[in-house]
Amino acid sequence: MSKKILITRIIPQIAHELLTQAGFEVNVWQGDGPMTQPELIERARQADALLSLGADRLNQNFFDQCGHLDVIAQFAVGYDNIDVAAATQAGIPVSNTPDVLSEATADIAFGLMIAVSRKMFYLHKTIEQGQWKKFEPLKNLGIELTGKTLGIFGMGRIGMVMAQRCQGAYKMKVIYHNRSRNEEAEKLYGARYVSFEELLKESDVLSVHSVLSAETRGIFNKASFSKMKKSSIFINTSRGGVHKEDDLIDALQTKAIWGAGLDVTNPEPMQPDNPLLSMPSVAVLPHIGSATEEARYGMARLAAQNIIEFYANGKMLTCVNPKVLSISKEK
Ligand code: 8YV
Repeated sequence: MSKKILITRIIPQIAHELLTQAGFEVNVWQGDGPMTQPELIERARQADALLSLGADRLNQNFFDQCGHLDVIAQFAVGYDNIDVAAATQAGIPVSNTPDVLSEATADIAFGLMIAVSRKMFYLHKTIEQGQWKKFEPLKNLGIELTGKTLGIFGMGRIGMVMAQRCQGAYKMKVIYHNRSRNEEAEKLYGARYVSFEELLKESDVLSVHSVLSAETRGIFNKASFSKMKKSSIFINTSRGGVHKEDDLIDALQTKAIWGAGLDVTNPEPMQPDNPLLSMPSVAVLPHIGSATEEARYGMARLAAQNIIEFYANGKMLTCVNPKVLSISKEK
């Protein structure tokens, strides 16, 4: 009997095509939002494998009830929605979709940096509001980026593309803080490894590209913002949980930092009355880092390939808990 794959949202068709061509029975949730957890559990109990999205809460409760699953392929590079320890305990390998979205996500970080530095989103709104009356020699002034210091928090694949963009366009000096040294970034971009404290103190632009974990949750808070330069710009395109949004609002209102660009907020979605939306040197986007035709196609393809590889030869292209793959599981 063919294996049943549940895809938890409508994603690019390529995933469905590859999986059906490989002989699987594919069921795609047709709702225009994520399933509630009881719905997800009920449907996952009838499936052998899951192609999940970031909004699905795959926590201990989920694994207590769906420990029968053979494999989970996540349609995202981040997998903080999945309790990987519980999946591992249940013997379920989990994969994500790195690389295919690095260029797209770094473009958003790079674009937000420029937009903030010249107050673009805010000034666009002033025109809509009929406030462009005359030339103002001393108004609407931004700051330039050439030769400034870029601080990367989380020098992984996306952080490296951001470093490359900033160095190529603005000859920015690159410093970074990471769980471990990234020798490739040091060699390619002359990136200098610094402590978290130094990163806060020295960055003109501080761009977050880390995972959301127990160590990084809320790490950008009142204490951290107060150590940053008053002229600095904070960019976050990873997960909103890495910053404390009230502390960020306060840091901008008290001018502890100069500006902020966010593609991820805390919570998501951001409410329309959020004070960040009316600040001149702030730019906010609705979590669109990977939202290009190319990246979303690549994510769908890679997620499907992970499931196909798993059933064909017990391997996955991008498994996040590979030790599970070496342990055969009696289902
Ligand atoms: C996704 C993302 O859009 O890859 C990630 O980690 O945040 C985004 O690319 C989202 O998580 C959908 O699953």
